[in-house]
Amino acid sequence: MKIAVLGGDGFCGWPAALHLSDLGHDVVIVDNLSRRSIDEELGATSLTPIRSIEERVTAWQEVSGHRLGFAELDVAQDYDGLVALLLRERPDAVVHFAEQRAAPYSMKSPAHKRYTVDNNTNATHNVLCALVETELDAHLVHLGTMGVYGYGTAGMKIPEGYLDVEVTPEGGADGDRVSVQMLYPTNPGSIYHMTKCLDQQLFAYYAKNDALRITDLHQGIIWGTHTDQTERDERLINRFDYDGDYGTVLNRFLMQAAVGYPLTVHGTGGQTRAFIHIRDMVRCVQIALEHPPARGDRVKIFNQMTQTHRVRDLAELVARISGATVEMVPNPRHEAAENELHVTNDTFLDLGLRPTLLEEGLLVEVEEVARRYAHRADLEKIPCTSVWTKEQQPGVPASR
Ligand code: NAD
Ligand code: USQ
Repeated sequence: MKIAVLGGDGFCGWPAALHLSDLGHDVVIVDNLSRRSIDEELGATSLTPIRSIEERVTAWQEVSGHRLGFAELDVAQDYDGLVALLLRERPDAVVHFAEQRAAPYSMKSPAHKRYTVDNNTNATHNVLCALVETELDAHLVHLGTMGVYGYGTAGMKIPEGYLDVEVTPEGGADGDRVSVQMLYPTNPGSIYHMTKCLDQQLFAYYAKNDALRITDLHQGIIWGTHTDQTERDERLINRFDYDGDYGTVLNRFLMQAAVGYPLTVHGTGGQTRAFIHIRDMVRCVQIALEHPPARGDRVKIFNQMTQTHRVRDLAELVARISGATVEMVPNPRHEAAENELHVTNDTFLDLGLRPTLLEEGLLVEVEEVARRYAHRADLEKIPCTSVWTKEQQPGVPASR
C-alpha cells in the first residue's frame, strides 16, 4: 500500500511509519514539526536524543533499504498543500496522528486552548474535506483516545464506540421495545480530549454523507519507547517525553525512578486508566489498515488498549522494582479522584494482537531507556504546573 502518515515525526507516528515501511509499504511522512517547536516553547526536550527528521529518514534508508518520503506541511493551515500532496502521492490509506495531544498543554492558557481546538479540529476536517475533493477513496485511520468516553461508567464495560439503547417507539406499548445504536456519549476531561470528541462527529458525518472509509482508534495511554525498528540504530530512536505537559504517567514514573525524583501521584492516585505498549500500538495500526470498512459503512471504532491500571498501583509497582519513593502531590487536574474502568477490546484480540503486559516490559524500560538517558533530564521540568481551574494547585512534591 501507499500510506501517508500525518504526524509521522511524533512519538507514535515515527515508530508507526517505520513499522509500516518495514512491512514493505510505501510510506510518506507528513508533519509540520510543531512538536519540535513546542519543545522549544516549553524549554523541554525528549529524554532520548532524537535526530532531525532528515537524519531519521536517511538513517532508515541506510539501515533497512526502504525509502521514506517526507513532506513538511501544516495539515490544519495549508489545505491547498494537503490536496496537492494527496493528488501527487495518491495514498491507499492515510494514518492521522497530526494533532496537539497533551491535555496539560491544552489547559495552560486561553492561547493554548484555542491553538489546540484550531489545530486539531482543522487538521481533521481538512483531511476529510480533501479526501472528498480528491475522490481518492483512501482509508482514513485516525488515532483517537479512550478519553472520549470519560472514565466513570457506573461499573459498565465500555463498548467499542457504539452504545446499544432500547427505546419504545412513539405510540408503542411498553413491550414494543426496539434497539438502536448510537455513538457512546462523550465526556471529555480536558480541552485536548474535547477535540477528539469533535473529531468523532466529523467522522460520523463524512462516513454518512460522503461514504468515506474511516477507522477511529480509541487509544489508551502509551507506555514504552522502543519498537523493533527504532532499536536498530540510535539515529532512529523514538522520543520519550517526561516533562509536566507532555510526559504521560507511566513513562514519567519510570524516568522519575531513574533520576531519584519522587513518583508524583496526583491526589489519591485513584484514577484508573487504559494503557497500551508502543509495540502493540504499531501492530494495531497495521491490523486496522488490513481491515478497512467498506464504502457506506459507519465509522469503525476499536478500543486500542490492553490493560487498565490505577495510578497509585502503577506508582507502587515502579517503586517496588526500582526502589523509588512515592509522593502524593496536589492534583492539578479537575478529574474524579477515584474511578473504576472496564473496557471491551475484543476486536484487536480477535484479529491476532498479543499484548505486551506491564509485568514483562517495565524493567526493560527502566534499565534500557530511563536509566541510560537519565543524565539528559532537567528536573525543573518534571512538575505538572498546568492547572485545570483556578481552584487547582500545581503538582509539585512538598519534598522539593
Ligand atoms: P506527538 O505530539 O508526539 O506527535 C504528533 C505529531 O503531529 C507531531 O510530530 C507534530 O509535529 C505533528 N502535528 C501536529 N499538528 C500538526 C499539523 N497541524 N500538521 C502537521 N503535523 C502536525 O503525539 P503522539 O503521542 O505521537 O500522538 C499521536 C496521536 O495519537 C495524537 O492524535 C494523540 O491524540 C493520539 N494518542 C496518543 C497517546 C499517547 O499516549 N501518546 C495516547 C492516545 C492517543
Ligand atoms: N498523573 C499522575 N501523575 C503524573 C502525571 C499524571 O498522577 O505525574 C495522572 C493524571 O492526573 C491522570 C492520569 O495520571 O489521572 C493520566 O495522565 P496522563 O498524562 O498519563 O494521560 P492523559 O492526560 O489522559 O493523556 C494521555 C495522552 C493523550 C491520550 C490519553 C489517552 O497524552 O494523547 O489521548 O493519554 S487516555 O488517557 O486513555 O484518554
